[in-house]
Amino acid sequence: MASHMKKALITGITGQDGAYLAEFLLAKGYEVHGLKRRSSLFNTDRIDHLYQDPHVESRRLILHYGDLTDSTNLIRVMQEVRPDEIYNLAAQSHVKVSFESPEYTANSDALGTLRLLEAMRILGLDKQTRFYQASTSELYGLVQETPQTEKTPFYPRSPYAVAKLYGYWITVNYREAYGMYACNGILFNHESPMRGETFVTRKITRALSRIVLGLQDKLFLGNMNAKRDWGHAKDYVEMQWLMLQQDTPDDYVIATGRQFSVRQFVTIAAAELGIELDWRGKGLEEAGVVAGFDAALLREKLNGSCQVHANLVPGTELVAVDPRYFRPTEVESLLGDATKARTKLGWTPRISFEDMVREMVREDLTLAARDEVCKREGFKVYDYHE
Ligand code: NDP
Ligand code: GDR
Repeated sequence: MASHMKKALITGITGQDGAYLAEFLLAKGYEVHGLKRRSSLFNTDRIDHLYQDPHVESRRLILHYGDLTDSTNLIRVMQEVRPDEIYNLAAQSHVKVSFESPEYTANSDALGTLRLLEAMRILGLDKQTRFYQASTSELYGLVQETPQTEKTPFYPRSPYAVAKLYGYWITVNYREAYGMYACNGILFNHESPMRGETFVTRKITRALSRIVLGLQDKLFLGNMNAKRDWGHAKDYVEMQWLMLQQDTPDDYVIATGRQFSVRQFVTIAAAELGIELDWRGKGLEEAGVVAGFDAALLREKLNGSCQVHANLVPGTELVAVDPRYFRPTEVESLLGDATKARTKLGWTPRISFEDMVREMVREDLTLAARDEVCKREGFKVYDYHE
């Protein structure tokens, strides 16, 4: 008898984690269903390499239009798919944006989670389908102890984090009330070349790559003292899957146990491009200026594929503070303790912080080099950055 091919439904499949998770589950032999939002432009960039022609009967990646704010849609998709596992990764995931769109953030991130759990109950899937909730280290906000574990009290500091707090507790509640296999992954920041361009790590690697090729003048940042525990998304999605393969459901912190400031991230990323940065001034006056530039190293990284335009003479100001990126309430410092995941799930991250920064810089440099050639040849390039 043919063995049952497992089916997973991923909300947020077009996002950073969704793309890595889809790839991971397809490699494990799953049939992967994903929820994608209708958009006026194509929005499947991150999963295009996994795309399978809808006319091919044997395809294992199937996309459905949907939105976490639309219950009837979620019920219909879930009824059609009847998944073994649901990974709820969809969210308005930008902390700063959540201050501008707090109601929408609550609707999608808090109530969206409830809608999925209720859809499972309505369809009688509560005993057969396993549920993963993308919880976050932002729950700790104004931290009550360091490092943070599964037992550290929460103190959310943004509409995003407050919405995710609801998502966390409603997941726990449905597990306890209805015996559902539902888990929270309390994930600390995780990054990759697929990270959205407005999160700080990707903003930095993209901007510095564009600066050295003459496509951008300066990088403006907000609070550079903020400290984070940054891991690699590829490592972290494996844990999302592992959490659903246990005998009993539980909640787990996922983190590397290492911490860097935003300023340190900039310094390390710049060094990858041959730039030595000096930090001058404080507060709004703070600036990152060139102390040295190894053009030969950059040329080597570019492999002759592009001309180095930058003339980064010592004293050139590359990084400055712009208060528009400050948040009304900030999360200053996060550092996770993933002992429980290491011991119970046998999970260990494989990609170091340094390798992750290197990979992000390499990929963004490749993209910038492509743009530089296009621009030189008179084609329009995408200039937007915020
Ligand atoms: P992204 O922002 O890259 O992806 C979010 C995904 O959610 C996208 O596919 C987006 O669609 C989709 N989405 C947004 N709103 C809705 C909605 N109303 N209905 C349906 N889909 C929606 O996030 P990440 O991949 O980085 O993160 C995945 C999840 O993990 C998120 O829930 C995030 O909050 C959480 N998280 C992330 C961490 C991180 O460091 N990356 C750490 C801890 C938790 P579209 O592509 O159309 O915009
Ligand atoms: P975060 O990620 O808020 O931790 O949420 P982000 O990269 O946006 O910010 C990290 C820290 O950097 C500071 N910062 C800036 N941030 C941005 N975006 N842009 C800037 O110019 C800038 N300058 C300084 C921020 O103030 C902050 O302290 C991410 C998201 O993926 C969430 O969905 C997820 O839950 C958490 O990580 C864990």
